[in-house]
Amino acid sequence: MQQEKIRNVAIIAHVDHGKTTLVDELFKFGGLFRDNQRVAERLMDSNELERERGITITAKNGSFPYKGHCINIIDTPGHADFGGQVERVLRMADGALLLVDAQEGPMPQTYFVLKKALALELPVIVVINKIDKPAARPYWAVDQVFELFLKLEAPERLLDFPVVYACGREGYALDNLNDEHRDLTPLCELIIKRVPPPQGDSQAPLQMLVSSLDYSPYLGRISIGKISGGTLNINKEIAVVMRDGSIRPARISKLYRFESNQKLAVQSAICGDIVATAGMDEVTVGCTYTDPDEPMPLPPMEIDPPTIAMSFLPNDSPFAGREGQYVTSRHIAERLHREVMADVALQVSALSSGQGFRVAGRGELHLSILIEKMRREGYEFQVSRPQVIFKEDQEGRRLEPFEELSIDVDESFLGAVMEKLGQRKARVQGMDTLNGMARLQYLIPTRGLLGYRSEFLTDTKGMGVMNYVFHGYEPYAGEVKHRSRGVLVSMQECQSVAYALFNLQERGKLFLGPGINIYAGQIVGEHCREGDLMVNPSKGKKLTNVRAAGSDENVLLTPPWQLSLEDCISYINDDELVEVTPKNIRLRKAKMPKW
Ligand SMILES: Nc1nc2c(ncn2[C@@H]2O[C@H](COP(=O)(O)OP(=O)(O)OP(=O)(O)O)[C@@H](O)[C@H]2O)c(=O)[nH]1
Ligand SMILES: [Mg+2]
Repeated sequence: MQQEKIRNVAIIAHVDHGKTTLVDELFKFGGLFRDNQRVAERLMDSNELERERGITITAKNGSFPYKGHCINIIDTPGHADFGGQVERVLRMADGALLLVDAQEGPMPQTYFVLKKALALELPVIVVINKIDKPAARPYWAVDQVFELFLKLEAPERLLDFPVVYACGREGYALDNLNDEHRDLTPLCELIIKRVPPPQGDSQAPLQMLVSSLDYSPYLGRISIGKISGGTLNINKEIAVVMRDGSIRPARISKLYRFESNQKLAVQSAICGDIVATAGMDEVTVGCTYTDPDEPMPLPPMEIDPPTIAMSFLPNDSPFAGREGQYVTSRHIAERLHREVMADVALQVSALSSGQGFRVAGRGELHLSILIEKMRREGYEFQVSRPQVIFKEDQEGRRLEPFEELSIDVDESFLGAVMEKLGQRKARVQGMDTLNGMARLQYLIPTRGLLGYRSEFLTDTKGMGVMNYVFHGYEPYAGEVKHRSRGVLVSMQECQSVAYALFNLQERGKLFLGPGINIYAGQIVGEHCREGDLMVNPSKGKKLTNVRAAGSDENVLLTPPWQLSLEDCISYINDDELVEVTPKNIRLRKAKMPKW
């Protein structure tokens, strides 16, 4: 493959606007699969949690051929918690496909990713996607995108962006909306014409910036980047310039190119290609591979600092060790260390108490996904309530992270939503209404946003849409009240009994049903008022002569309030913990309350 025949494109968008689905169709169009081959939907969302939740969590590389060209494609996550990845992987791209849902138009994350692409002066091809939706308004979406470019003060030459209309799911793109629906030729033609081949001199000394990481149990840390000068050969001496500027000699033992969604082992790779390398665990994002005789580091990229942190503690509940395979502090340490190998946005340090770890990341979803992954792998541990990470400015004022929040709701819910957000210290930045729907823009402290999603969904009967992106640090906004109600705490180890639960229902909302083993200090429900209440969830009916057998089954219980892992994390107070095991998620008091 010659350098002029390579195109490196990142595919960027707001969450769910159809990136991974379009990549499937591009692979198919590139002839990567046999006609009768069964291929999984959203092939690039290869890990279990990605498939289950239908979202992309980590950016991934792939490639497909088109008319003698090799198009390297980088699929990126659209959720704000993973926005830092988009910024980094854009360094491998020479152009970007900006997908915009034809009905929704640009959303907060569209703004964020476009800003990052423009900062790197990448040519952008706008793909108005999902034009098959009945409420699609493709021309409106194009206008909105144009306004976004203006708002972002895009340079003149990038303002003249090409547009295609697409239905990624059905695998067609159109230059004009009235064209016949055929295939993805119009999009691929634009990529060839508008995205320049990678620059860089293949005769020059080696230069490659590590832009993303991966991890495999067999290979260890995998570093991914674009060769921007010279060529890379396996088993040849190279130098690695670390983030701190120090230089280390190295040798690449494994080198891969990306073909469809697979890694293909190769002996060498040319300037402009995107490759993965293994063999050096200390290499991280921002390091440069270069020539030992003429080391030329590339400017390292900023890595956004984490905004929230939680404690991961070994389980010390009365049920500790019953359900998990890996339960010790050493197990947790080893697993967290492995995660850090693949995720530069994550920071792990030992807690000063000597037991457990402080794990810091980019948001609730970022951390809860890690917890869920560990739980499924057989780990058992406990986590504390997430705390935002404060900073101080030069005058010693306390600063805290803020998010830009956008809310789409039916106007009838507006009052409830605005009231809640006010309590959470959100400041209105703008409001539009159209056909009974309102779009509100807010600045809100990250603290205020913690745990808000489930409340928002309740308040809007599941019909509201909320999105946020990291804004930056601003002065501390004052106290945000967390939970106004106390909890029902079991006073003893027991098995829950329907009759007892029936009586407890008057006191609040229960998190569990009958027949569940419970320990002293476990939280079994929410108290209907402030302050915690010690309860006995196993208290049976007083026995009398006339007690009929089976009468216990006849009580009518309201179905328990089932909290998801995310709900639990955002629910607990500072003196409470979430106990996570492969089989159960329990809420508990960190210390057994006095009563
Ligand atoms: N109507 C319609 N739906 C589509 C189209 N393309 C994708 N979808 C649907 O949109 C949803 C999201 O698709 P994904 O491809 O996972 O979106 P994504 O941009 O990769 O999402 P993230 O990676 O989580 O940001 C899925 O339910 C798709 O089936 C399309 O062209 N038309
Ligand atoms: Mg995706």
